[in-house]
Amino acid sequence: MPETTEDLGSTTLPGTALVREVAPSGSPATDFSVALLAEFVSLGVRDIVLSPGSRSQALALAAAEFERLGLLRLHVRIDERGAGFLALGLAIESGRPALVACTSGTAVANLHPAVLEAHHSVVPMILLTADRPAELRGIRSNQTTVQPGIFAGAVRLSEDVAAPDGSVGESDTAIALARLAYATALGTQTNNPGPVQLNLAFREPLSAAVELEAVALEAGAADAVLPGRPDAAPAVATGPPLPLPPGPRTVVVAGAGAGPAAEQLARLAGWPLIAEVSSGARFGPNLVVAYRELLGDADFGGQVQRVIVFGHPTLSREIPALVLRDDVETIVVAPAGLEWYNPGHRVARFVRAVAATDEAIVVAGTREARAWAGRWVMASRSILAQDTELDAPAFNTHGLSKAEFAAMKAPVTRAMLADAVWRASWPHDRLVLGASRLIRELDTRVTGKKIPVHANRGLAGIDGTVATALGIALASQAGAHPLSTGTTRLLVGDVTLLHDAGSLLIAPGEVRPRLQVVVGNDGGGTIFDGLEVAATAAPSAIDRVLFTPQQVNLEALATAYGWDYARAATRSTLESALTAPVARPTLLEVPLAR
Ligand SMILES: Cc1ncc(C[n+]2csc(CCOP(=O)(O)OP(=O)(O)O)c2C)c(N)n1
Ligand SMILES: [Mg+2]
Repeated sequence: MPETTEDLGSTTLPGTALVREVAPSGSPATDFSVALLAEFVSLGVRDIVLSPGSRSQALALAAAEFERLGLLRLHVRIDERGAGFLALGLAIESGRPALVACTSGTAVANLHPAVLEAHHSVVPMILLTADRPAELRGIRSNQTTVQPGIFAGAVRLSEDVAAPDGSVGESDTAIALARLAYATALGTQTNNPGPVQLNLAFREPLSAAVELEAVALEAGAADAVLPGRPDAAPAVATGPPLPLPPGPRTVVVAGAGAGPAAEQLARLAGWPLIAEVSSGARFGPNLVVAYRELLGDADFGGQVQRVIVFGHPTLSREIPALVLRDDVETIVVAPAGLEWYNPGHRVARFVRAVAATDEAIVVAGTREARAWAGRWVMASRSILAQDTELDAPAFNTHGLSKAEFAAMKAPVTRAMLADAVWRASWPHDRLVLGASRLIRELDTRVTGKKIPVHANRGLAGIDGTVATALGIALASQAGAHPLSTGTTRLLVGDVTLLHDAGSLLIAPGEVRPRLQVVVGNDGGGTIFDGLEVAATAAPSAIDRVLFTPQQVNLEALATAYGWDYARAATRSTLESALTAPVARPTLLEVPLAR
């Protein structure tokens, strides 16, 4: 998430309405929905993701009015599972919670995967789940289940809100609820951002025609309310940082979501930096790419006495093994969230922030200290240099030698794909990585580069990945900011793409962002080929129940959903496909050997 903070409450004044109904609607459901959305907008919400349904119609029609006035960006998705992940992606990129509104029944349950990911990765999200009023519950009324509490411990708040009936003060109730939901989602008091649920009962008439007009806004002021690319993040209190003296031989580990603080500490204190590819810290002079090899080496990993962990490491077995060692002291740093990374319950300290002491910074400049980080960095470089696939010949159509020509025609390997996607990504782009093999391929090999990378590592699901990337693309490309001109690339396996194929559906009227979905197609889930059991179980059984072969025609799939399609089977076609401008949602299929 972006780092800067802003006073999120500053636009909220009691009685300051952003909109007013041109004429009374006659529907308490509509009036309540308008008051609720108006307050969310005034607090700083910019996006609402909506799925169709009857019970939620008041929210839906009000949202369409807010969109018409330029006060909200409305995203309509028929599948609530994708809608939830779209909201997740919007929030990851913008730092602001997006609203997700849906009808009652199974619609609500379909939000659960995204809610769990948001919960575990501490991303704000506000669910507006429509429900039957009290008198229609528990009597086998159509499309009615128990919605309050349905997300159990994954939401920070679950309010069951009685159906509005037009009583005096209902809009104040709506305003108070919006404030509570917004502050709770951002974790302002708790340091624990995450999903919240407002379960909103609605009674007939479920809505009425509504027309809104902006008030208290000068002409053009809506632009100020709904800026382009959001560049502000919620405030997360950290308290005073734990001072870190020079101390023992230390490495810094940056897992998913660690952010640049990990790199800064490693650089200032002169410690080797082990930064996973989606850590947001994979850059800088102390980066150690070949950490798996080195952690297993007595001269490197064996020498470590202290580990400072930022974020959530998930991509290797070597990191938890390091923390589990008796002779290693671990300090875990997390500015937000209540659940701490703690393999084997061996972590010594949990803190919100750390800072190298002045002494540590001075010591970092000494010859001995420089040698510690330097040795790691040099050893990592020489391990990578042994990788024959690394140095791809520059793409040059003139004067190719025979060997170079052959290399350009060579089939694409996973390593080649990982390198090419990394090379094609720049700071104004976004790179999103699905779970499974390809993220690990990047993690083992790509060198430092300060680019925005995201992966859903809260639960490392293969679900909702296309929708998450669409959310990140939409939020990053909104507005006229120079940084909003980039392309979002999603790198996924074939099974991961097919799991979320429904999210390829972008209806007419919806924004179609510059998203290139790059699919490494090896015909199934080849990550399981690496499991120990694959060496002992019958290959046919492994194929059937773990690999799960698929032969979907991805070109037909892309075309059916109106996406551009390209296929790159050789290095040269891959290079051109990744450097060509992406104007629309595009699917790039890259065949890979199993
Ligand atoms: C929702 C969910 N279901 C199942 C899994 C288990 N899982 C992890 S990777 C994987 C297969 C992924 O295959 P693919 O996307 O083709 O990537 P590959 O390993 O082939 O590179 C599965 C089923 C998961 N992580 N999330
Ligand atoms: Mg696969």
